[in-house]
Amino acid sequence: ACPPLRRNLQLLSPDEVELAKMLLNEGQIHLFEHWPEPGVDDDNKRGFFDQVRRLNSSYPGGLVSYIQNAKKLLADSKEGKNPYDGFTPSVPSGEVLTFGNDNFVSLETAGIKEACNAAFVLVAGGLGERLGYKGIKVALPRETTTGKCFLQHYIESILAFQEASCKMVDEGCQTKIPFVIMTSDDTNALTIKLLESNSYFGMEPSQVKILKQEKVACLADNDARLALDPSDKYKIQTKPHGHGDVHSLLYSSGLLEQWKTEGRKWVLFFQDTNGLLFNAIPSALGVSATKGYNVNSLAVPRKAKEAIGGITKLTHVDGRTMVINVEYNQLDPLLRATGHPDGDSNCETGYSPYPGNINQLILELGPYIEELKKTHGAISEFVNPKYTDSTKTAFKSSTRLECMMQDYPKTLPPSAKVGFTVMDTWLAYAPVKNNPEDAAKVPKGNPYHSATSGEMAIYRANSLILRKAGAQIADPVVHTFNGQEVEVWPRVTWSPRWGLTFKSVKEKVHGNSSVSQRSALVINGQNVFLEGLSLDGTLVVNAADEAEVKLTGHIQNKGWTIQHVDYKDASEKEEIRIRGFKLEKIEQLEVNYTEPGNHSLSA
Ligand code: UGB
Repeated sequence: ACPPLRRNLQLLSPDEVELAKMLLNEGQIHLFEHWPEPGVDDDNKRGFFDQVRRLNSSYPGGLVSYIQNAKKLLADSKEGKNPYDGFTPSVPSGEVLTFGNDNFVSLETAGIKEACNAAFVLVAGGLGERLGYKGIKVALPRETTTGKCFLQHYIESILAFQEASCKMVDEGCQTKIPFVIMTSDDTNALTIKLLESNSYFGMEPSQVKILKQEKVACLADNDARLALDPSDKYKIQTKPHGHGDVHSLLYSSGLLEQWKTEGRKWVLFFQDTNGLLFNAIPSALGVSATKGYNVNSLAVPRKAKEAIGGITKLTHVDGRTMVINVEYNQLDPLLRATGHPDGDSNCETGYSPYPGNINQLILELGPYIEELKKTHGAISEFVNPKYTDSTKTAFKSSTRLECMMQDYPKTLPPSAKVGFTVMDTWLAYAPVKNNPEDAAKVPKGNPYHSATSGEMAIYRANSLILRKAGAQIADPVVHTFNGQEVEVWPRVTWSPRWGLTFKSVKEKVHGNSSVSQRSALVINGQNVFLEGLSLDGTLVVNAADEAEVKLTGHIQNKGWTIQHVDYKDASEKEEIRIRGFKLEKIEQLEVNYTEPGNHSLSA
């Protein structure tokens, strides 16, 4: 059927001949039509089959299933078939938390108690195409006052949970919280390098497990013909399959069973660039534990059209109901098709009535394992081709099947306890996803989700937390960086061990302390107390564990000023350009307390 392939048969092993037959049967003749005579590019031809073998073994059911699933999903997409046919959306009810009230504080305490029974899973295989940043996103600074990257912050936060939880449960508790990172070929080597060159940011290397997801074949057209790599005609083009792979990888790794044997109860999933996320974890884990949720999704109020999914109650004509994320590109068509002519729009609160999914999931380990025994972690897939025109006959660029981790509850029985927890956006959600140009085009009032807004959100949250704890924090000023108007609050940052929960912050803020708008306050160390500090400038405090430091009196210096940077200015580093500003460190007071005992810093 394919002369170029037939002429090269002598190069192939018997299993490669079988793979070739399978591809021909599935309409993939174009993969071989350009093959030259034997003797030319033979190594490349063998390399092609190495890749086909990998693609075949890493997908449940192999490439035959992949191509057949693709044909079906592409046909549905061409027809405009609605994946939510038969379902009516309505607004679900969940736990709505108010930062700092008694309920919040007691949930945080319950969550800390549970933390040493948890395992954390970071999905970090994404390319960050929307951000357009060349490196891995977890290596980006979370904020530039300390310059600590996201991964360092995540690891330090998990270690802070471990310490606080063990202390609360039993002084002798030695549990090490496992930390899994899902990478892909795009991120794996750089993630490992970042960990190794920084001594795992203080975590024991054995606590960290890397699971690499394999990519899937790209699809060139509606017949699911596999796309050849534009720069290598002996390679099938591949792209990530989506964060949904995390479930099958966890299942096949054996880690879940190991955690169960260790007596663990919870698995917490999170994404690569949300610098506020750990503010929300203690209370959300407290909700899971006290409500007995098998699945708990974290959510924030959502602006209509915001690129985060909406948590929705879906009721089928046959009576089935589920509370599930409806992805941002599907919520609008679903609403329009079910009697809401305005589609995805804000209600009288100024927000969409559907809470925004921030893709932080807390799963109860026991029921999770039982479910995965049935599904092996397979998650329902979708395809999202960008067509050249309304005839839907050709794609602008190749597409692929994808799956999402938050679709896990779709296969659960109605008896499963699926809930969600809504928190304030300022406290819990500030992802870095959009490049400066796209962020500047975000409709006014909607969040930018950029490196600029992501950093400013850290200062805002920390300032508001200190305010709530009783400190006087100056109001912000408004600046425009890279075309985005943002509030600039005092640059307050602290290490996770200092301010893991609201209670722990409150215990350290006494007296009448104040911080002016142009100030930066950096706290590294556990036992640092604000006791009548008045700061107008920059103060960096580093304190060893056994040192107890009281900050009092008026401290004034020229401080660190914020300089505008244009994102097109190639003389600046990319991580600076994408935020549109840099700090000029003119003058600061930096104090180091390395000795145990009581210390006092007074001006
Ligand atoms: N990721 C992987 O690990 N592997 C992959 O193959 C792809 C991604 P995006 P997305 O909270 O802000 C999600 O691209 O998918 C990782 C939710 O679906 O940043 O557009 C990647 O490294 C949406 O409902 O986001 O949207 C990153 O850590 C909403 O909740 C993570 O997966 C939105 O996030 C997310 O990838 C949000």
